[in-house]
Amino acid sequence: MKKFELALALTMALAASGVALAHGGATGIVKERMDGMSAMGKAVKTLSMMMRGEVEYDPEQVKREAAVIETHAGETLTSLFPTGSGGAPSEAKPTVWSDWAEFEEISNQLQLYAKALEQAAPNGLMMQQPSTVDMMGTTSSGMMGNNSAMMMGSAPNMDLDALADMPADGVFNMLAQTCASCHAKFRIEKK
Ligand code: HEC
Ligand SMILES: [Cu+2]
Repeated sequence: MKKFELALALTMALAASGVALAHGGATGIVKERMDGMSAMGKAVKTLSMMMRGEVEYDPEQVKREAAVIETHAGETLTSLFPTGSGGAPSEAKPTVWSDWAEFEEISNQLQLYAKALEQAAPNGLMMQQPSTVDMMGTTSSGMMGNNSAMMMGSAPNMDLDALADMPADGVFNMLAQTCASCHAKFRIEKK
């Protein structure tokens, strides 16, 4: 191999490994679930900017982003965690498999909230003015009070119809909290 060709081959090998290393070198089903999580991460980011009033509220886009989350949650999510698929480069904790029933339950809960958010999208935000959102966030009464109780897991389970009647940001907060609570128990914390 000529010097130039060797250099080229090396460069290409490096580029290829750079792509694979985007998920710590994950391949197969581990990469697949990371890609699904990343898609949900993108959707949550877009939604959260809208819920905070940083970009204009668009019910159609809220529906679309919620649908992305819905398709990646529930059984679709759990089916990407077969027994024995833990360990580096995966960031899944062994608790995924030791506490499988809870893992499944949270995944189904996420799907329910995503479905509810699709339906609640036309309800709009609880508070249209960004300045009053902050005030609501700190109050302990009313709708937000109920929501934070739900986030602690102490509120009775709401069904789809009840959730679909809520303001979109209320449902979104519960949805985002579901991501966080699953990660707290089932995902290795990033160093
Ligand atoms: C039922 C549990 C569960 C739920 C619900 C959940 N996640 Fe995850 N998430 C995990 C686990 C476990 C991992 C680690 C997967 C791995 O590395 O094998 C992960 C990893 C991730 C990652 C890192 C992906 C990567 O590239 O390595 C992102 C981003 C993420 N989740 C976002 C979200 C968002 C956003 C939501 C909510 C819309 C969510 N997750 C809901 C369990 C969950
Ligand atoms: Cu990854």
